[in-house]
Amino acid sequence: MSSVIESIQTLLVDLPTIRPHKLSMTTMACQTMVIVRMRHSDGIEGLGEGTTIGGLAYGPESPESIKTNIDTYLAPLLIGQPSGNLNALRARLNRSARGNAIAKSALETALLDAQGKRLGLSVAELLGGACQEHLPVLWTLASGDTAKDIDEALLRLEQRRHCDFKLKIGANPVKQDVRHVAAIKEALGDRAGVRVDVNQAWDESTAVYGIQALQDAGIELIEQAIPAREHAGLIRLANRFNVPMLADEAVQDARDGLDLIAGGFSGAFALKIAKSGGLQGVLELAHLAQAAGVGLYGGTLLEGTIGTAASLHAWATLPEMAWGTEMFGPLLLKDDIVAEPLAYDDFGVALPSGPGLGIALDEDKLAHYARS
Ligand code: MUC
Ligand code: MG
Repeated sequence: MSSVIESIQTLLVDLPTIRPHKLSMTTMACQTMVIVRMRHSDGIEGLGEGTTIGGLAYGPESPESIKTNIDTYLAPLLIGQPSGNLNALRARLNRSARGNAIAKSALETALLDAQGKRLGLSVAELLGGACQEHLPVLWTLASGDTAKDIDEALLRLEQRRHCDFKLKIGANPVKQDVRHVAAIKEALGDRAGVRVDVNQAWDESTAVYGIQALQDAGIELIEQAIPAREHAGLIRLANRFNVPMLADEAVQDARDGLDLIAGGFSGAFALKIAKSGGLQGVLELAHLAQAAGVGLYGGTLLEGTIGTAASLHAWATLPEMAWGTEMFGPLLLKDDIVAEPLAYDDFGVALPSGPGLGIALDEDKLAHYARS
């Protein structure tokens, strides 16, 4: 008899960050992950992760709501169902539960991990196969201090860890932010690419001022300068400046992608499994963008190793990612809950080899960091 889903356990896991991580909407000293352990009747366990940033600061799902909504509403829809038909299970979840993209992403990851283990295939192979086995990874400078950020960037360059840097801005007045970014770009020169993420903090007229100054300073990409809902404004900014716009919060899934493309957006989309409800949803968005000539960027919600590995399996199936990835989440954390960390080297990270995600838990560490 074919396998069915037997049980779904969710754990809130708190891991401290290596330094405060300052974004326009919150400063993080710790990351909370919702870890999913999905057990099947054939004895296989699938792992998943649902993670956001700063409680409710980043989006409408918090770690606690992800856990509660999985336990109360989503897990009962899956338990007892056949394990292997991912399309049917995804449709079942979407029919009965609106939104909750991060919770759905965690569950889909666990389903894919289990199916890969069952068939002896990696998740990338389940999705059609990997075009890349080593993916570029940038680093986010967000200590809140210009001199510290420069030192951190120089160290990462010297270690051959990262050669592109994203600066989190928007918490300070725009002129102060521009001075901060320009000083970092000046210190790094042509050795590194420098981008900014405003995380929706500016209105459109502030954005026009800020983007012009950042373009003049040699910044190569401007991420989500204005609020997510302002698609028309983002399209105006993309058409006004030479420096490309990266849509992040504005593009959650293929529906948003279609709106932006139909409105004449050019630039790039930040892909995140968490925004799109999982790997299949994010690849729908990626394929749409590819057809429209919009560039791709492999984004993170600062997931730990399980969520980062899941994202890497999705990005690996794409023949081209014009802007690389920011899959550095595990490097921002002081410790990990997996047996083998991801292998970061040569300005990037290796796709873990399968079956499934290619990731195993460290049970002692998990027990240590899990909330009781
Ligand atoms: C975001 O908005 O891009 C990615 C890197 C980082 O530091 O924060 C995230 C979220
Ligand atoms: Mg962003």
